[in-house]
Amino acid sequence: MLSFDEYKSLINKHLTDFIPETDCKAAVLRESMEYSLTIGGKRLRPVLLLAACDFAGGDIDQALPYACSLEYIHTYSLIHDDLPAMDNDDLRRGKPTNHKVYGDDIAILAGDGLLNTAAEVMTGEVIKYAGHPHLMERHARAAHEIMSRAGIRGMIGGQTADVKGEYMEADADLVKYIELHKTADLITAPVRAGLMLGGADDEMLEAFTSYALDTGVAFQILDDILDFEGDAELIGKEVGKDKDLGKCNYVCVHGLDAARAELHRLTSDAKASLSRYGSDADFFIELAGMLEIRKY
Ligand code: GRG
Repeated sequence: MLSFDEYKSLINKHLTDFIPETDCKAAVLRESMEYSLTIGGKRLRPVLLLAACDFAGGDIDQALPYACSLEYIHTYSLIHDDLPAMDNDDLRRGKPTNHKVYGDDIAILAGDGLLNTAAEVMTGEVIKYAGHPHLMERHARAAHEIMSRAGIRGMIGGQTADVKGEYMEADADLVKYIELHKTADLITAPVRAGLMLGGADDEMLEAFTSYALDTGVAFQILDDILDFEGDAELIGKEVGKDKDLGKCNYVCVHGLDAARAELHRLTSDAKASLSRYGSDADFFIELAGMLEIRKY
């Protein structure tokens, strides 16, 4: 296994390699896609994919196109989330949001372009293994895992509940649905897809799914806490928006103290899910610990 920063360097080095050539008439589209991809980001999701593949004994070179595709999907969701029709944000990753630089029309298309590119890249990878049914099945399962958790029963469903939740009564069930689907699904997808590419068995998939779902929900709860009391400079975007918009989230339903307690409980549960792997799972245990105390 490599360190988080080593996996992250690999992602940053190859992130735009898989985007197909674009005609010069669509040059601004590619520029806008690359702008949002390269202005920063923790790369948590693609790192998780490479690390999970490595953990299961797979080849991370084969996993790289999936890891980059996952970051394309995540970046598209941020571009669309920042649009005036959604959260209307001016800053993301410490830089002007995509629509502030390229306009709403190109920002919408850049998001569409990133999502479509992810599907194109992953299905292209599946086709490469057509002569090897066993490997092809692993790749097809990984691609399906990513697209379905990013889809209408996953991230897009969660975002819908979030957008509409602004105007609803605060409700614990709704908050749980939003955390699980808007956020935890896109953290679970890379873990499961990476394991699938590496040929993990069902027992490993199950243990890591619990780990990823708990880590993903914890990630969103800390995001809500940081929106309440975090440092805008460090986070790279405006804070306090959830409260202003009357958003339905863990902090507004349960309060700050309960949110901190739940963050800690979920992080402990996530670590416990991997206890059977002992020190072999240190990468994931340490990552959960780092995510619990992140400031951005
Ligand atoms: C528009 C379909 C659609 C979905 C949007 C991801 C998302 C769903 C909305 C973004 C707003 C938000 C706070 C989502 C929760 C997930 C989250 C905390 C995203 C930010 O992820 P980080 O912190 O971002 O990993 P970086 O910039 O580091 O990659």
